[in-house]
Amino acid sequence: MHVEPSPRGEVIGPVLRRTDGAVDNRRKAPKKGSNMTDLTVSGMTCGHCKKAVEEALSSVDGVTSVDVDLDAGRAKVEGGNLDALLAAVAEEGYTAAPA
Ligand SMILES: [Cu+2]
Repeated sequence: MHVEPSPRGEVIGPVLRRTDGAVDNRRKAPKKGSNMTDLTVSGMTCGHCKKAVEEALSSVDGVTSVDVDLDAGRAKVEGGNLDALLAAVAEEGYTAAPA
């Protein structure tokens, strides 16, 4: 026997009802992280070093956030120009490179 799929309209009911605008699945890209630079910083041995690097990076034009990890020898910088960041760290006597 030939069976046809149910014609449209047969199942229309509460199931198909929608709540308009109730769901928004789009995820907005976080603004933070849009201009992050990961650096390796060598030469840091203590809290003073860390502070010096932090201040050097913070003083670079356009930098809005600096996070230096002494133990890992890394720095995360938001904003700023890479060359300027590297130069600022070098000026303090440490060596930075893109991670
Ligand atoms: Cu030190």
